[in-house]
Amino acid sequence: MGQTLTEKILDDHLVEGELETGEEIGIEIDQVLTQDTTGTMVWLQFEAMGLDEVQTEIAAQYCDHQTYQFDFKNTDDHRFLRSAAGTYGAHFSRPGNGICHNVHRENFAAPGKTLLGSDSHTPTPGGLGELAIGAGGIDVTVAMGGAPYYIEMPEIVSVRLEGELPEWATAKDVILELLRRLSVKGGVGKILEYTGPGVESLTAPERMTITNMGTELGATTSIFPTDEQTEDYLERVGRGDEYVELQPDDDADYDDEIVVDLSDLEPLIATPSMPDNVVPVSEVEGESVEQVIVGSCTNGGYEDILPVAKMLEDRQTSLETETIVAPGSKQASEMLAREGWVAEMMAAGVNFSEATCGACIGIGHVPASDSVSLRTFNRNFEGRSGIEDDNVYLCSPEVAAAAALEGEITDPRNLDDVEAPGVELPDEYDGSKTDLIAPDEAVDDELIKGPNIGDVPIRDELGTDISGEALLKMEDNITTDHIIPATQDILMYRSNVPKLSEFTLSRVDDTFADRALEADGGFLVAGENYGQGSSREHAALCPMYLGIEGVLAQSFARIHRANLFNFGIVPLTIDEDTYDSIDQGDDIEIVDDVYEAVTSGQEEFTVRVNGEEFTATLDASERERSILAAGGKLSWTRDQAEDSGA
Ligand code: MIC
Ligand code: SF4
Repeated sequence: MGQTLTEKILDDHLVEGELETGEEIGIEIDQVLTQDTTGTMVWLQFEAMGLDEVQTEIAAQYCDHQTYQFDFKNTDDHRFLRSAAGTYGAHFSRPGNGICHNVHRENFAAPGKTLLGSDSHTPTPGGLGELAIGAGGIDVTVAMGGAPYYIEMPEIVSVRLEGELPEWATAKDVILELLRRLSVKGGVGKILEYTGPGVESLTAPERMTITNMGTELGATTSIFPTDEQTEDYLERVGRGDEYVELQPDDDADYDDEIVVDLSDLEPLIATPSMPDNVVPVSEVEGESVEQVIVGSCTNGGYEDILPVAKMLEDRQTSLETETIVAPGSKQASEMLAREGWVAEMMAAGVNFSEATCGACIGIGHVPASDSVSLRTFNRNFEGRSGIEDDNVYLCSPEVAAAAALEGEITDPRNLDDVEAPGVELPDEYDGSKTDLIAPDEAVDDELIKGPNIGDVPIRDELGTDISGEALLKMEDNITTDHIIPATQDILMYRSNVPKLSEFTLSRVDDTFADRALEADGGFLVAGENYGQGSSREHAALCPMYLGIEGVLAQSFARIHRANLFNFGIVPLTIDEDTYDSIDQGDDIEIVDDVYEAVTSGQEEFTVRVNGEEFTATLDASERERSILAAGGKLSWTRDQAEDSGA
């Protein structure tokens, strides 16, 4: 039997295990990336583990999420990150140089390589044939120290593309269509491998829009084969020599197949407040729009902004709508500026912004209360824009430009006298590289920590008895934005866990942190897909700091589940009846000797809720169990180093 493309790359990097679905495998990591809001913990953990040098081929530290400096905290974080990159041997991308995924794809992403990143949209370079996975910060730390990355072998699903996109339908509509069909849970435990005759019509940047937003399906990653389009892109970014042809075997065996006929697609839009609430744009046409933002790691490339510039050229954006363009990288801004497009957009009424994540996580450009904001981003979780009563829609740059012109949601096919701009790549991506500092040009050679940078909290070894109150009962699809929001007032404490913990789950219940501290232990209870969304390990680290010992959920999102193990919180799966039987405030007790049960491989645990007994499951590998028993990955890694006499 032939191999899928995913299996070929995994095989090339396999250091432990077999490529059998559900088996734990260890793979070698070639490249790592981290960014400013997850990176401080990454380096503090690197230091705490006693590591002294980056071991991967490429390690890159980006400063992209929070580039506005409101006071010293964020500036201190960036200075610390520059010093860590210099001290340990990573590339450093300065604040303002652009979003990690955009800058990484321009400079480092390469076919056939593996990439691990402490950001959930790390799969972006899957569009170039790189096997790229998002993970919690400490997993990235360990990989950067040279250890393999372990995951359960996912199912491999073929997404077969047929036909070609019609005018005004875009790559964004391909992924919105998949979200419409499969939902935000549809990709959990899966790698989506794109196949079929429709692939060749998509340029590499279009493919990267699709692989980027595969994260919203919950997929482990998404990947395209490589071909002339890949080679063409690599040549245009000046790295043609890194091209390798990668295709699945003709008789490759997939676990499942989904067929998308590109020629059937039309402009789509995700309505508030989940990326899978997708409908045709025509269904919501006419809704007035107060804000339009073009940018983000999904649609912030030169090729995403050029169509907007062309649609707005010599026209005037609606006076009722504020239109913001924030490119994904400084390189894209620089190129658009040199070609005169920035001036064209400004003349049309665009507020041209710096290359940053910013508005995507509620930092800057917060919409007006209860207004409609249309964005080319990938997430529209309630409150993520910075206000609770937001109404954020997600769409392609073309649909965003149509709304900017008309002041209301508009199917671009109904625009008078505006031609479909199509997709156009520049001859050469030729922005200057002054903001990317290579390890051999490093500015610092020792760590610089400001007063906002605290220590990494460590949990003790797992206990034998775990009991406490069900401190909070939550519904399905709780996001990490609910657990630890990313808005400015909260994000600035990412390097200061005691302070940050005060905000834990405050979006669900603002008394939670106080109650948890007072209770000194206890449980969280949740429905399906708990912890979906970002990779932020703070969503496990802060509950740990507050004393949470276990989470009972109907199912967990992949990265958050790993983060719970990494910070010594026991993640138990419960069925719907058990979920229904638990009320907030109930007393919960794990009847088993927890340490013994976890380390001996026991799967079924008895949980007593107000005297009644239920079964909960711990589905975990031996490695995950030993990490949990040690109280988390930091202690576990140190113990391992001691045992091996290092
Ligand atoms: C996000 O899109 O939610 C983020 C902010 O990029 C996060 C990372 C973080 O929390 O810093 C992600 O996607 O992992
Ligand atoms: Fe940044 Fe938004 Fe992309 Fe996250 S999803 S990396 S916040 S642009």
